[in-house]
Amino acid sequence: MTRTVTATAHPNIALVKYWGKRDIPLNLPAVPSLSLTLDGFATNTQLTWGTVADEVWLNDQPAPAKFTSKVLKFLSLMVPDRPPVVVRTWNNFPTGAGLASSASGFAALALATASAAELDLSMEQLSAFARQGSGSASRSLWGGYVRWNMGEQLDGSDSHGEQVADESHWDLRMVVGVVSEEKKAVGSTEGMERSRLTSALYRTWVDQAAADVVVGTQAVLDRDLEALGRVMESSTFKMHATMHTSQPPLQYWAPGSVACQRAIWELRERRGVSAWVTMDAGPQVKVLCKPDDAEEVALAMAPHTQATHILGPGGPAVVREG
Ligand code: 2P0
Repeated sequence: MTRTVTATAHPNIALVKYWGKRDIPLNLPAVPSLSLTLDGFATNTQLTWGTVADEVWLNDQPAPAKFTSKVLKFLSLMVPDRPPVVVRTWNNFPTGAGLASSASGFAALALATASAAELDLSMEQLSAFARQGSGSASRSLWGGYVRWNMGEQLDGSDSHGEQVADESHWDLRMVVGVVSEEKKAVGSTEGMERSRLTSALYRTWVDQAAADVVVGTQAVLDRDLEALGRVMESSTFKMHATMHTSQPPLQYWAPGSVACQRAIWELRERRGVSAWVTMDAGPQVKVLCKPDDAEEVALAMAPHTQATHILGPGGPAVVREG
């Protein structure tokens, strides 16, 4: 008997960043982080449990070997005596280009697996599994504003997401400027390790992260966009400073990324728009602002981007039969 379930999860964008691991196999972070789950973008993952052979599909194509092996390894981690499965996953946004497809992907896969295998797990336990697929996936099980606590246990059981406020708490927009859809040249794990081992700024980055998460969490609770924007830009550029000062340097930005950053700062300084820049391990520029300012922000980035997307706070990961 086969059983088919489908899970949907949204990506999240970190407001205070995760960059650095204290344990690579378990994906335990060196810093806590805080994120916003986004609506609009989503991963849908259909899992058929109890087939004759393993198969993994991505966007209606057989998945690349590395992607397939990560997915199957994750399934065996969650259910060591699992039967063969067929996994079909679709992203309605670019995969592996700094738009958090691994966050929504592993959150959806963890939820689908728990449901198909009828595992009785709390959200926190599910998040700790998702974390082992991809660190940022630990935050995508919840909607709205989510903190990933570092935890202290050696087995990582207390390193999971925790909702700070749900998606209805504060209606903000994250305007995504897609500068390039090329896949990232250096993956996150390799990049984080390079920063940890070679950047003179890495220690300072780690030392300041917990305080940034405290400030960011309070700004979310107070609905204080200026306070949140300031700490988000600070966290973003401290993280990129550890990348730029790694050896060899890690540079995820493209010329269009810098043009977008400047356009947003000009909007803020000249026109008083409360718009704040963040970037991750890729060239896309994401801007946090009020709903009423989102069109103006998208227009400011348009000359330097292939596309812009205006996204609001998204809901939790969900699962359904079939
Ligand atoms: C974040 N990033 O907090 C940070 C900011 C990129 C820059 O989480 O190695 O795919 O699987 O734990 O979660 C991207 O890294 O990394 C990421 P792994 P992940 O969103």
